[in-house]
Amino acid sequence: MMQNAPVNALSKAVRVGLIAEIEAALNNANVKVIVISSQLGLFSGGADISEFSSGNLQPNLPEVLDLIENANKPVVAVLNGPAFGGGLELALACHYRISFADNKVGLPEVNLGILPGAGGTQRLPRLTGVAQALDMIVSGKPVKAAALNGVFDLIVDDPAKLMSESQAFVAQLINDGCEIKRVKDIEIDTETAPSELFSQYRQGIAKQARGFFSPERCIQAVEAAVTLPLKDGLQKEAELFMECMRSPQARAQQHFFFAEKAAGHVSDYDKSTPVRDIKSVGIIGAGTMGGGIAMNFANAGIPVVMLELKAEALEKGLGVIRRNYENSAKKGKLSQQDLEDRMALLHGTTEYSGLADVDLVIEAVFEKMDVKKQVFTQLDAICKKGAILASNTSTLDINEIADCTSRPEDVIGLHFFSPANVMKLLEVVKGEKTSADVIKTSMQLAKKIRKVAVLVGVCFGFVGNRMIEPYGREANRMMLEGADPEHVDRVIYDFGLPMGPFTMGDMAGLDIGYFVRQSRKEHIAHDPSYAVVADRLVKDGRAGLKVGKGVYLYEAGNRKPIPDPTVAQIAKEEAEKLGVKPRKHSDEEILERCIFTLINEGAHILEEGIAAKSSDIDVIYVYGYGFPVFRGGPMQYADEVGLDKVYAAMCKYRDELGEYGKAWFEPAPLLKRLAEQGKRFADFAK
Ligand code: T1G
Repeated sequence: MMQNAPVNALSKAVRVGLIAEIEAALNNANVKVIVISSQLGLFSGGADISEFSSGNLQPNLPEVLDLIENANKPVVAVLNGPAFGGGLELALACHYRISFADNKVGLPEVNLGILPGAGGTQRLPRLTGVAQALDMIVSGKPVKAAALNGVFDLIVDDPAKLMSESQAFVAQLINDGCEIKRVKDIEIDTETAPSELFSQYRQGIAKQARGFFSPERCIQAVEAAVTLPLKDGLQKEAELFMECMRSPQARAQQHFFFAEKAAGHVSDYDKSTPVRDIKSVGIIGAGTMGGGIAMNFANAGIPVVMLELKAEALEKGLGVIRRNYENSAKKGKLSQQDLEDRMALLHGTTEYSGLADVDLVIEAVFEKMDVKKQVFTQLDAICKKGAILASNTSTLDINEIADCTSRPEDVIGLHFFSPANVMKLLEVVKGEKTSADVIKTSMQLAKKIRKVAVLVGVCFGFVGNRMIEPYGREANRMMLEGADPEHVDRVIYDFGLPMGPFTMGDMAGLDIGYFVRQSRKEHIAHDPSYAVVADRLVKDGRAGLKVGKGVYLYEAGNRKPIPDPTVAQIAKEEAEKLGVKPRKHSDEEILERCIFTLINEGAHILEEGIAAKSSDIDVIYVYGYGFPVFRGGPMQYADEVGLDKVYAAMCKYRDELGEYGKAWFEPAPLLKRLAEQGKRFADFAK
């Protein structure tokens, strides 16, 4: 029985233990059959990811699995809980496998930038056929045990009967003479794996696998299973595994695995901090954000009251939510009953008094401070004692909002990302007076509504929007300096983001940025060129996709950006007014000016303690801004590139771009310090 809490990671100690136990059992004449199972709620979370950075610790997992597969007594794996990665590979090396039907099993190694390296790519196709194995290995998605053809010798419906039925299975095995069935002896029916299967599969995943290193190697490993005998296939798998493991992507994605876990570890509260019970939620504003936020709570079975001052706006908002659910139902992602159950949890009101008894209120109204203050003054008057008052503001000062109430300790920022029912990220913004139990309640509630929460402090734009500002500024400035917007967008797209800054700006609406700049004039007054082309476009009625023209043109009903020479002309005119000479920009300059300035702002944020650790920033950027996970997030990317190079580039642009350079490219003190010390952002702790 494996027992290595919390997830039975197959660490060196577990591997040594397995070998010792199995050898002892093999040498014990009284033992007829060896059963491997777990003392914990899951079978095994696979190889110990935290060991990867310490090289190939002997004995490695393939050695353990060889011993099992070649054992001269039947070895039975009883999966009493989820089995992932090396955990499933362990079961595949056994001679028999038993599980309960709804148990989750998978090979998620591709999510760590690698591939199954203990025989999974060779043994799984032999049992379940090439097509299903290929899908499991390349997607990394878990499946239910009952849905995995050919792998389990016994599927038990009722998990409570697993052990008793497993004992009966073993007893029968002994009665029948202890036959040993080795997966390695199974020949793959090559008819089931014609070459077009792999080429079609490659085409099918081209879009979502864009930029990733390991998916292609996963496919090559499964191809080897079809074309090579097991021994050579395992050798090929090991080579491809090491090729992946040595890649910067594997480092980035493994960093991200722990970064996501670490985001939930915050020092603002501890085990003794109480949690408030959130049984009902009020949402102010039934617009796009309010509606999306409401769906998260209805999806989690928490009743919601939505407040809109006008009944039509309420009806419209609830109508949009129903249509969203109907679309999911059409795609088979939601049953009609679930749809009706969720809609039944959503109620509307046009009176603030309708929110008097809720446990949490989330305000999602217009992004203006005086409007926010009016709302929170009302909430302070009517909400029950102990209710949490939250704002979905994406930029404004939570402390200022809190101070217009008599209970600032109950005020917090819950910054959802659009579309709020889809985006995984939740920026939890703690004010100076926000109490520890309100923070803890919010962080735990995020898990309930299937969000990844990152705790941040108060500053303009918090972490995400504050760092995206220099990224957008540089893109705009380079357009003013003569760069084609489509060139800038292509460089950022090729870097791995889902779209470039100009396509993103047009989609979000250029007027959003314009109003933010209007509200922050004093911060940008020293740079007359600051987003001057974007401001001009908005004034010329080109707010973006929603009006069919922004930096690009759009045909009705089509989101495809069409380059528009008018914009280049506008940029030229504005540049002449400012004496900015047009020039060519290299891909390297475009990338560095957009991404390194974003990173530099991240360094300021870390030093100010707005983010507790650099990995938190990485989680925000991957889940909130589409930063490629195969780069691990902006701060991990900087550590991979080397802070000395990021620092040197910042200094270069500071010195080469004249007054503009001096204004915007001064390296953050933390970046300078860490670069000089040869350290990484990951080494920095406030
Ligand atoms: N190695 C090391 N630590 C792990 C771990 C692992 N495989 N899995 C989880 N942890 C830590 C995690 O960081 C957290 O730490 C704690 O355990 C609880 O995890 C040869 C090479 C299994 C579904 O990719 O998906 O096998 O935050 O909060 O919600 O082919 O953990 O408490 O400090 O997630 O119950 C492939 C990764 C490895 C599975 C449990 N395996 N793990 O979820 O708990 S590569 C995976 C998970 C491999 C072979 C290759 C989930 C889980 P902390 P948790 P959970």
